[in-house]
Amino acid sequence: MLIESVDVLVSSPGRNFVTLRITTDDGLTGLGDATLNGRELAVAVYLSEHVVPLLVGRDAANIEDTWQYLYRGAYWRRGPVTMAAIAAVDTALWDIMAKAAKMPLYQLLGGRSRTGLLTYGHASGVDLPELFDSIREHLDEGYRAIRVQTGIPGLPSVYGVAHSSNAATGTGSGTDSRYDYEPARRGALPVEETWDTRAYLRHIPGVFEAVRSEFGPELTLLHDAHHRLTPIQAAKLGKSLEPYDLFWLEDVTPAENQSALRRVREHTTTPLAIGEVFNTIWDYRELFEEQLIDYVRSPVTHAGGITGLRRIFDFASIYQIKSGAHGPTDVSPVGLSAAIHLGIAIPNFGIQEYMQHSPATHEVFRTTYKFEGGMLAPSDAPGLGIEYDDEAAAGHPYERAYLPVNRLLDGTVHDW
Ligand code: GCO
Ligand code: MG
Repeated sequence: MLIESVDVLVSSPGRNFVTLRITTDDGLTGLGDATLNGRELAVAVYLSEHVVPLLVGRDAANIEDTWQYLYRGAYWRRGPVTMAAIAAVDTALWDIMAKAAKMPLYQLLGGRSRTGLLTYGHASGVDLPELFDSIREHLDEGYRAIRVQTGIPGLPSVYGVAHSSNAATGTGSGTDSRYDYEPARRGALPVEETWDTRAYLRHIPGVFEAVRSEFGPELTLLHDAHHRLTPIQAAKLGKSLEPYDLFWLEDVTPAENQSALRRVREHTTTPLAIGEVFNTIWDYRELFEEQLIDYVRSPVTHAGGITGLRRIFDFASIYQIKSGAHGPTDVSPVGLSAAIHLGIAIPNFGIQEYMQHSPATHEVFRTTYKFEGGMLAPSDAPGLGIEYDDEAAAGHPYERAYLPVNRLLDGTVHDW
């Protein structure tokens, strides 16, 4: 089964996506997600100029060899652009092989280890009443685990807090602002946000105290600090949140310095998750071997595909570390479906982030996975169970868009 043609598909149904479609000489097609938020065309060009010419004529069945060829063979290893490109090729090949076997992909990965994946959604509000409404809406939708982000007094806007303008811009469904389809408030030029860590640290414990007293002890709660703290600030936050029994505290310190988490770990028993901006198993080595984290945040899309992420999860499993894959709207339905198939199969599944894509996104990506009672489950359609509608995509051309830049109140550029 030889690879006959490869298409790099760039579209913007509600937000930008880069999708790879591989077609074999016996007419099977496979899809892979190569979306890198705010840097989409870098991956599209890496694919079309450097990767596609290497694929045509290769045996689609040799997935591992293709992965190694693209990873080791390039000499320039790792990095988000390279690994998103490799992820797309790898995912598309798994999709093809599962279709060739007439099986849902999870079956090729070892079959079901569970009936569905526990997910968490994003509740947010500029203040407590809005936050509570958002939590209630998520509970009504069936979510059993909820990430909580709020506005901070003194800061005009904060990452991860839904903006009611979404409904008006067409990035949302047009009628509600519950789901922040564009959590980063993208624009033609980067939006600049402001940040004050001390104000944040003063405010957040009170938010979780209020949420616990309103919603009780059972609800699974998570929080994302988006790489903004120093190790000692993160330690303080983790400690101050211990009474509220978080499922995890995410991305407390900048991702470049893995050993920062050693300091955090010394001070708190709040579980830690990191890795949405990591891209290889090497980024996790120290964290796993020293058991400095509890959950792996990498998605299929940014960590070298099913092959790359499965290797990471297996490595994690020997240290009782579980999966907690990134699942914002900038991971396309193709990437999400790959995560669902992998998550249903692995022994050390933890939780899956699920923000829900916009209706516009679903016009282009026809999905078959199911969301019920807060759980995601793959369908039994062969392969990933996703179809890409070229005609619908043509109505949504690429538009340049950036993630925000974060500044301290005195103007200093800060981590985002
Ligand atoms: C999350 C993330 C996202 C990212 C976004 C960047 O935990 O879901 O932090 O909101 O910021 O996906 O591309
Ligand atoms: Mg995050």
